[in-house]
Amino acid sequence: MKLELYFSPGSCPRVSMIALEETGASFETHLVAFMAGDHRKPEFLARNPSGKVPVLMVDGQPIVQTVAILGFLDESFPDAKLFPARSTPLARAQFLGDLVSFSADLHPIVTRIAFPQIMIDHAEGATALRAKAHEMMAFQLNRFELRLQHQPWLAGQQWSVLDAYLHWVWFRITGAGFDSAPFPHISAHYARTLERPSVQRAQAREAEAVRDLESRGLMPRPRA
Ligand SMILES: N[C@@H](CCC(=O)N[C@@H](CS)C(=O)NCC(=O)O)C(=O)O
Repeated sequence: MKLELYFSPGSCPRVSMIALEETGASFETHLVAFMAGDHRKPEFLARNPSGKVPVLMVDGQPIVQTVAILGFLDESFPDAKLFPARSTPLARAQFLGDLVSFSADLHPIVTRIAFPQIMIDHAEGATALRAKAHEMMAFQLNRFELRLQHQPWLAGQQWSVLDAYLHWVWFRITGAGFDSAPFPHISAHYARTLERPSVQRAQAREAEAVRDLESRGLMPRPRA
């Protein structure tokens, strides 16, 4: 199976990239340079008409949406235990509920914290939007902070892709000035994720992409 991930460093494809690294499968990456408008070019839109990364190409066929990519990888590589071991339909549905919550509830708030200026034209509005997004994010994160008081990983004693998602959210928002002090257990969780070889390999791939973008003057930076 040929696997190719379209990504941009620092953005949400990191979650899929970590999952791919966890599978041990070999895969290629393709850098999408937002500042060069790569995501609006016909070649990319043919893969994902919504113009967003990640896209996972599987033998030339695209899968879009992080949750769909993660589900595909879990079914294709069951030994990687990306999702918790099959237990009951209820437990499976609850896990999926958490996963979709990252994609549908938290991710839009991440964007408002890291890049409010793409949502609203004037600077004052962007500052107000970011402040509101900080409040909304704190509310969303409280439940994970409580959960991590009692267990090392979001699904319990075993790592799962939920942890890759929280890793990315935390990386993104703290890089954009989110106050980490009220969330000591999430901070500790983030430190644990940094010890995983899959995360380190994904970071190395991203670092190479950042060097490429910087050399071309195409690296956007979230503003704190
Ligand atoms: N729901 C999608 C969100 C994908 C998404 O918003 N990707 C961002 C990067 S984190 C993107 O490509 N933004 C470029 C754009 O919207 O123009 C998913 O989970 O895959």
